Amino acid sequence: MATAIDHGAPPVAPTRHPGLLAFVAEVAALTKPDRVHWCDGSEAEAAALADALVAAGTLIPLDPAKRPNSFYARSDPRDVARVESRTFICSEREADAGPTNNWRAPEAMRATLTPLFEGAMRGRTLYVVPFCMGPIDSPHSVIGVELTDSAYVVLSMRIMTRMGTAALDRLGSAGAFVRCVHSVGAPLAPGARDSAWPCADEKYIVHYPETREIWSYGSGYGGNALLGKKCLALRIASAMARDEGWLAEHMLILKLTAPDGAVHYIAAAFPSACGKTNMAMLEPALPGWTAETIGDDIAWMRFGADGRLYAINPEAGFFGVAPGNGPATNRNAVATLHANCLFTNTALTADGDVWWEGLSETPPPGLIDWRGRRHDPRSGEPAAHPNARFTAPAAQCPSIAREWQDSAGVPISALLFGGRRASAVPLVTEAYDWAQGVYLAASIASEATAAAEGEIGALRRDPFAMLPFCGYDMGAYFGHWLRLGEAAAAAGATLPGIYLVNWFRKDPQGRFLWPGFGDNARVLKWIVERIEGRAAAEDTPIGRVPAADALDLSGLALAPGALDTLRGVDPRLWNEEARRAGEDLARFGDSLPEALRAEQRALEARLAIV
Ligand code: GTP
Ligand code: SPV
Ligand code: MN
Repeated sequence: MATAIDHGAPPVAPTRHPGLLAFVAEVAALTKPDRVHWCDGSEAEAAALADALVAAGTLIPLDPAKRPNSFYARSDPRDVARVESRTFICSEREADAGPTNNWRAPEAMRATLTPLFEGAMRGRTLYVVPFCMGPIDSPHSVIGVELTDSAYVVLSMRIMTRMGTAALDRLGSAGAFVRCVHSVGAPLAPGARDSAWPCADEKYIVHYPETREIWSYGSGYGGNALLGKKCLALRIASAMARDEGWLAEHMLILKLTAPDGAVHYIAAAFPSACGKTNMAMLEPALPGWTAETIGDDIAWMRFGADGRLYAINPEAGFFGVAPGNGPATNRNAVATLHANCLFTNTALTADGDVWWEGLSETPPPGLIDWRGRRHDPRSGEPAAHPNARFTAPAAQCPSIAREWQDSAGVPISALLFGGRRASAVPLVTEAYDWAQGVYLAASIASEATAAAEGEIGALRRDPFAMLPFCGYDMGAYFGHWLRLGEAAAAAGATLPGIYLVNWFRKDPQGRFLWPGFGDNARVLKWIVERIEGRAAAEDTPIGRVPAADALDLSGLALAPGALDTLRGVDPRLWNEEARRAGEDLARFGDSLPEALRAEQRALEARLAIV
């Protein structure tokens, strides 16, 4: 048995950072782990942790001949997604959390959490996980330290972030870091048998934006437990970005190269499970076009000295939705997963590999489903949970762009916003200007998915695809977007174009009108041609849509009338849309910027005259 984590002597801390040492000592005194282990991020450490998780029944090793160094986990069936109802923004003032976040006073929340964390790590190891969000050498990166009692979290953080010695070195002996504390909330009595997926019924995902702290209790799953991701890189980072004049967004970053060699970088925000990873790894259906991946979920952006908007991907891996990824939809994702991955809540094959709906047309025989039961294909139940996920190193992606870790980031030409909309919303709409683009982004809605608890399919407003991820009042967040654009324009910048997209339009029979995936490159082509001033558009009340012959549909057979529907803006539907968007924005009260009220009135006026 490897001993890299199993030492009897008291740990020697590999840092002299007084704030970090005090943080670890305080949390250890509160949570009372049996051991403290400082993670170095090495392969030996990861191998020892994986061995221990296999022995505990948390991980099942996959057949190394099929998927080397890869493991399968089944979560507790009550711990399969983010828990938005248990996610809190604890700012000093309630108004600073805004109407879309759950709020508690920091003092009151600390009083609730302290007894829960008291002794919570008994019988377990407290792992100290130093991590860097962003390239190690980027001035825009942020260091966090997660103290967790879950080895599964440590292995996941090692894939998703730059974790261990490199992060600690960058922190130095006095650097700032985001304090992150995580417990599965299942202390072990002496001699007690652990469960394969320890967690607690009571869950808390808590953020203190003013002190830049995260405390997470009771869940071992994804965005609830890998605290560098949604908790730090979006909720805490959005508050840092507000204070420091940048943007932390739920966006993929894509590099697109045209046949003439022109390069454009595009960032796109879609709600959870609405196509970011797929677009980030897109294989263009148009000959001569190339797409490469910079990031698939989060973008940190700031205007550079040259007036352009630069984006970095703060992550080092992909925590992607598995179902739906197959050779026909996302070959790059499938190839990324060939080794060194974790799979959670997919199905397990009889010969030691993973499977999910969409990986092949029919399930292989002898599948074990995500609950550990023999799968019956006639049952109509999926074998993989709809929110089953892979955790994969970004560097393994065949489409990863050579500049994906560029410390300065890549300059963005266009910002896309979208959601899952069966009706009303056209395939692509160009905003008339920055302020109207901010209005469109602020009023996007989407049909709910399995990525969070709640009723699947119900339409909800999800401004900027940030509804569950904005760490402060979203009305003020809209104002921040408006101000950054105004300041950049005043300094002479060419702002990125803003586009509303919708790959999910359906016909009355419920079939997708647009093929999506690689064919979305046709829309991207129109967008970059618009930016270069070469493609035709038509004005509508909501923005500019492609002129009738402006989309490159070569080699594509759309259903008769589909193009008209995809380009169409139905004034009757849009009057209703505008009314609902206006109602939603009214929730923000005084913090809703006047410019967005003006956009709302202007949209209603344009709709009234068609
Ligand atoms: P998160 O990781 O939760 O933030 O999700 P995501 O936005 O990265 O979504 P992802 O790319 O994983 O896609 C989620 C689902 O949408 C999968 O089932 C895809 O097959 C489906 N999907 C993605 N792109 C398209 C598209 O262009 N058209 C259609 N019809 N479905 C798509
Ligand atoms: C999302 O839900 O947007 C995800 C998965 O990317 S999680 O990390 O769980 O938030
Ligand atoms: Mn996401």
